[in-house]
Amino acid sequence: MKLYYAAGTISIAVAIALEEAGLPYDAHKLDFAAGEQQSPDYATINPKGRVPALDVGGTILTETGALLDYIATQTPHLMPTDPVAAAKARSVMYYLASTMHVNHAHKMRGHRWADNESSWHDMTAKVPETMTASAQFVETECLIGPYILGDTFTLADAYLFMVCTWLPGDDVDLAPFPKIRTFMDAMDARPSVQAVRAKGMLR
Ligand SMILES: N[C@@H](CCC(=O)N[C@@H](CS)C(=O)NCC(=O)O)C(=O)O
Repeated sequence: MKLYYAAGTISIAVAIALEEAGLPYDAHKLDFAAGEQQSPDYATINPKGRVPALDVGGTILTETGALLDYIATQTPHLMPTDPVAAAKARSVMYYLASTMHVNHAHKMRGHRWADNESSWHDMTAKVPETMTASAQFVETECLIGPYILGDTFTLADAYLFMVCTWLPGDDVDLAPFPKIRTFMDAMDARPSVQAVRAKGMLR
């Protein structure tokens, strides 16, 4: 497998998942500063111009949640088999994809939604508020603690971890969120997270 990634982005949730699964992978780093994700070469990999993309034997898969689900099919015990627990884990993943990641993207990617630069500034200024609201939702609704489903780690935790690494940079004060802080400490202690950190994949 080959993972297309950029450091500190949501693509690192997939790297953490591959480490958790013990699956070997090649990692191809994209230079976001140079806009490599928008290059014609990368468009042949992922026409959306985003990371992650995962090459699985010549087929390219995209969308973080789909990649995590794919990896879970390759190794037992990384997603729950109980249907209700699995749906709970996935509901967090869908929330992250549809809402919290999108809130975060308003900080730097306002040009996706508006043409006037003043609108971009407005969107950037709103991010601490929307990300604090998302953190509050994660704290009260998503974490049993220390992980999403309690004591059992699932790949949804890798997804949540990466999104929560963005909170300090989005000016979210973590003091009111003890469950998130405990979750982040538990994730930091995992060999998978230590491995991606050692590879320079986290910022
Ligand atoms: N829904 C996609 C979102 C992927 C995404 O937006 N990734 C960001 C990095 S966190 C990206 O590649 N941004 C590049 C850009 O906007 O140019 C997923 O979860 O895989």
